[in-house]
Amino acid sequence: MLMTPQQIEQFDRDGFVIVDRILSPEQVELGREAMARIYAGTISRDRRPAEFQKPIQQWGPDRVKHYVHARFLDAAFWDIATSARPAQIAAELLQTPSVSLTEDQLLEKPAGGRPLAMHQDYSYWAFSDVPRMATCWIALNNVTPDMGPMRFIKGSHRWPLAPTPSNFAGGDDDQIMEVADKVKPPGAKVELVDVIVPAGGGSFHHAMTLHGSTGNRSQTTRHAISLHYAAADCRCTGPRQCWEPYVWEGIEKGDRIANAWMPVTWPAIK
Ligand SMILES: O=C(O)CCC(=O)C(=O)O
Repeated sequence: MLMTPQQIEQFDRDGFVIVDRILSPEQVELGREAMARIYAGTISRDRRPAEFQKPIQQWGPDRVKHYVHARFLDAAFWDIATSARPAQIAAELLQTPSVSLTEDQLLEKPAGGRPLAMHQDYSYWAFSDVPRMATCWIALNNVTPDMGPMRFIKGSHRWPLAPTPSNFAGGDDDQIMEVADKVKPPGAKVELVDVIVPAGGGSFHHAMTLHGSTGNRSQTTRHAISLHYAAADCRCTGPRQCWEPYVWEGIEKGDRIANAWMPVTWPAIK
């Protein structure tokens, strides 16, 4: 086991846990290099079907650069995204024998970069019948409080399902609570917790936990990745219409959310 009974209990109670080491220093370095390559537009290993092999999009200067499914573009990043340790931790916290990796994200918030509005991941994940999913967020540089760290509302995984924010990545700090304010139960306390960790550390949160981050007021770019996991008992709610439809290949309504694109990463890929 990688998690203690106290950490599993904390995940249940608070909707998240902060973990000081998820990736090794070598993996952090490889992750930083892969992120730089991908944001420079370099695709070192394109796993996407030929008809979906398009160039990487570009972002405005003060936006969080945000790329989903980067594992299909880079061999080194595939190895990090599918590595066993974060998947095992997610499985232990979700109390499931096995998890699949449904998505990965690269998140680069430049100095002066805008906030990410508070949201629940499950508001975007109606493809699963139950929110038995978790996100692992990993810092690729040392995080300081002025960098716009990942931020959670403690216990908010027990709040109702929120709509998606109207301005996810382009708003201002005073707009980040938009959907949290809509679903906060009467009298509930808003206890905010920031993830201040060294490079390679990060957090795991439940798919219903409200989270986001303020703008980056430091002079340093904040680099992070996130990995999204589904428990073995999540079932697909129906064929997906999405921008990368091949990711859903062979998965029908009622099936487990796992295939070659969304591989089972715990137990580990041999
Ligand atoms: O990196 C951030 O500021 C937030 C990222 C996020 O929302 C996520 O990884 O689910």
